[in-house]
Amino acid sequence: MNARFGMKRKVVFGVTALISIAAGVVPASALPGSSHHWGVITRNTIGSPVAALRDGPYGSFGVTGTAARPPYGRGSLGIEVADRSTSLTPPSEKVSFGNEVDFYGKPVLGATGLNQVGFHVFQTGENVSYGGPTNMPNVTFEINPNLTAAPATAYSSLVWLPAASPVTNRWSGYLDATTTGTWFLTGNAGTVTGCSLATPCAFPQLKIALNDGGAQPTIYTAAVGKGRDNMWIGAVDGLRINGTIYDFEASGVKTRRAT
Ligand SMILES: [Ca+2]
Ligand SMILES: [Ca+2]
Repeated sequence: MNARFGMKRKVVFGVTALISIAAGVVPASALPGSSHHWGVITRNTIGSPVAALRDGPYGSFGVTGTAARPPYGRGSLGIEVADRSTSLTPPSEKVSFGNEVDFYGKPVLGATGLNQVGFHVFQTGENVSYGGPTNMPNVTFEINPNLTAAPATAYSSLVWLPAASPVTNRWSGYLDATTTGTWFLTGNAGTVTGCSLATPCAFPQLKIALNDGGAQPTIYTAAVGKGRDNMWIGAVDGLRINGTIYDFEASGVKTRRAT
């Protein structure tokens, strides 16, 4: 019975999809592809945190509707990071789940640079209790800042710190990194641009600071990260970078064209 039912469903879906495509209802660009270049960036991960492509989370219990399920597909990137758990200073863990291939060499600025960035988050009340409402995962781009005033600085992490999630114990809507939260650069690039962890910048301000003439900043890697600060257990899905949405699924990272 089950096999028969499954076959019937499959056929029905196939016919529907074909009709939809023929009628132009489902644009080809909306059909998911995939990227095999995502995973834990070993250099940037400390301790034994979890960054796992998983089903769900669904919930929390009692929550219904779109906020009770991952925004894309049926899974997400589950993240678990502890605070006091290594012999290092600080002792907290850090995780970086990213891609060292697909963004390498691409520009930070200009029409083909970073113009759309953001994600959906599953934030919990517990995480807020561990580190406050802005205890959140980040988006990190390792870049060559190519600053005229600091020609020897060929590396910095460009980090988006989201504002507090507007909801807890359920999925958020899209958190837009170009209009909310703040950005900073690590190391000397932060000092030179004025966009440091101590004095982070809004996205437009950051772009102005990086646009200092001469060679343009370029990307090495892109990642979702957390740490090193507070314990955090939650999930991220629908990472958007420009025209592509990275749909984290237990079966892998699907790519969808943003509409
Ligand atoms: Ca997903
Ligand atoms: Ca420059």
